[in-house]
Amino acid sequence: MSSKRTITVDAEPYVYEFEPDHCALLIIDMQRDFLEPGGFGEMLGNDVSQLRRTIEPNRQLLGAWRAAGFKVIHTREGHRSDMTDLPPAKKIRGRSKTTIGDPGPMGRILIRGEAGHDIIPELYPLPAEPVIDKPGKGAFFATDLHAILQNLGIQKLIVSGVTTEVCVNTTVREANDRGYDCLVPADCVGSYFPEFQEMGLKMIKAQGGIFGWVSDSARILAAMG
Ligand code: TIU
Repeated sequence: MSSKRTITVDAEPYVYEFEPDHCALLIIDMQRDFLEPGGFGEMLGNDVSQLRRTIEPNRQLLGAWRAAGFKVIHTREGHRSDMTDLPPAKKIRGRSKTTIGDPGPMGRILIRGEAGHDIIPELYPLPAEPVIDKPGKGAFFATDLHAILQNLGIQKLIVSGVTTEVCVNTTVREANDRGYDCLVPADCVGSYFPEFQEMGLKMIKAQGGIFGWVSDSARILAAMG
């Protein structure tokens, strides 16, 4: 389906407008390692239940987005099995006994191809939806995301996923510097820390939308009609 109509979403700091042909839903790192008990997120000492509330709003937004025929892109944070793309600093950060590449309850932690690295079943990508495997927090660093977006004619991104202040914020900042307009639905992003959730969203929309816009899934769904 192709559409030249403009969709106007109620948002902060002001309305967010997009043409469906030039806007993609970018779902960040909804991986088992971050959302399920026993994964990397929990290993870092985090309460994964804080992230699980984002699953249902993401599922609804993704369903509507797919039904409308709009473009969807997924990302996963992780590394090659030989770990040649893993910075030594990232490997040892945290001084944990178990780190990236070590055996965990869902396979080797944050290694591509392992069960824990994959996307949760509720939001599993369709074959036609690109999956960006990224070694860093931002989805643009050392990936072909920018090239893919340029090839698809995408100028605007609805950015959802986890975590709000880490991979979502880093990606929004990277996208903003590359000229993309980003909208973040607050209920579709999650943080292990409530105060970072609040501030992570405030940082995006402050100063006239210095990095982008903030709304929620209900307002986006309402705008899509
Ligand atoms: N640790 C944490 O909060 N997040 C990450 O390491 N990755 C993402 O945010 N995806």
